[in-house]
Amino acid sequence: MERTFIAIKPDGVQRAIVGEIIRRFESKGFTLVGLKLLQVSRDLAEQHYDVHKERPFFAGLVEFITSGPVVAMVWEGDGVIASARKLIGATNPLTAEPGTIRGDFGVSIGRNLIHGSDAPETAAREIELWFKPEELAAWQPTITPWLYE
Ligand code: IDP
Ligand code: MG
Repeated sequence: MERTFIAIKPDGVQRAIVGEIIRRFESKGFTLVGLKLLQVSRDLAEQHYDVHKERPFFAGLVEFITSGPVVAMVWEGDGVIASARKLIGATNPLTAEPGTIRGDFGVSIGRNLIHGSDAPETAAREIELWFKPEELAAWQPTITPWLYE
């Protein structure tokens, strides 16, 4: 089964929508296999956003992601990487579709609430970066036959 890395950024935690975000992933039919709230170190933030290190917003992004607690998660399911990106919505919350997390709860690109891996390679890299193997639980929900034929 495919896995993806999802992080609720400090604004999502402060806005008190952690439960709402988890509810959306659960309701969709994805399986939570890793979950923790942590204060992100500068080193972890810089590694996570390494691909953006030459961008003008990089310093502010690292500053923001380390400014308060983040909820880090791993979700599992068929096609979860692309589907999670759809649940999250476009990078800029102002243009993100209503019904998406960013579209429903945000108004600016620097406060877009949530991160989701964008491809299988980045998902694998980010899960390994944020979680130790023993922090992930493989389990089979009893509702699986009602989600997959
Ligand atoms: P994504 O989170 O939708 O995958 P990316 O392009 O990977 O978007 O950018 C990573 C993060 O960097 C965004 O979620 C957002 O927080 C921040 N970011 C991207 N572009 C800008 C910008 O133009 N100004 C400020 N922050 C930005
Ligand atoms: Mg990205």
